Amino acid sequence: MKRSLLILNGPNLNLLGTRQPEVYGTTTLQDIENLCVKHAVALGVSVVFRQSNHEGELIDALHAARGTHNGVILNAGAYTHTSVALMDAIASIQLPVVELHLSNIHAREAFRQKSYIAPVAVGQICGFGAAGYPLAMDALLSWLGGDDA
Ligand code: CA2
Repeated sequence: MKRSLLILNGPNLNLLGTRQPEVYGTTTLQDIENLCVKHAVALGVSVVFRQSNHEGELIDALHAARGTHNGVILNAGAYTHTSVALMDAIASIQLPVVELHLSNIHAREAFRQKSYIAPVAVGQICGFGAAGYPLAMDALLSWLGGDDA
């Protein structure tokens, strides 16, 4: 059976490519979704790509991922640095979650260097812009291992 990955994007990422191009580049979230779908076809996996500006919706999506997807790639945006609720949700779903960021959060403001996601994620990819998304898909499939990897 084909593996299925959920790619979940948090607050303000819907604005990508439209504001602050000096920080986040000119690639839109739709461009990133297209990149992920193309990569999923090449890898022979299914992918569901979502974005929400609401913490509770992100938590609901994580809960619903259990039994539906084999793993999650999460760019939680600014909730990365604030949300114990997202951390608890990840810890509760028993699914591998790869933490993803477009920017290198460790090279930015001190408040961005704290991640509540990192301790409950299987790993983190940051600083590679949109290219981080296919990299995270490869990493998650490698982590899952087995014949379907
Ligand atoms: O680097 C990342 O991917 C971040 O998750 C992006 C978040 C930021 O709060 C994290 O610290 C790192 C911000 C996403 C906001 O994206 C915008 C895009 C265009 C215009 C304004 C915000």
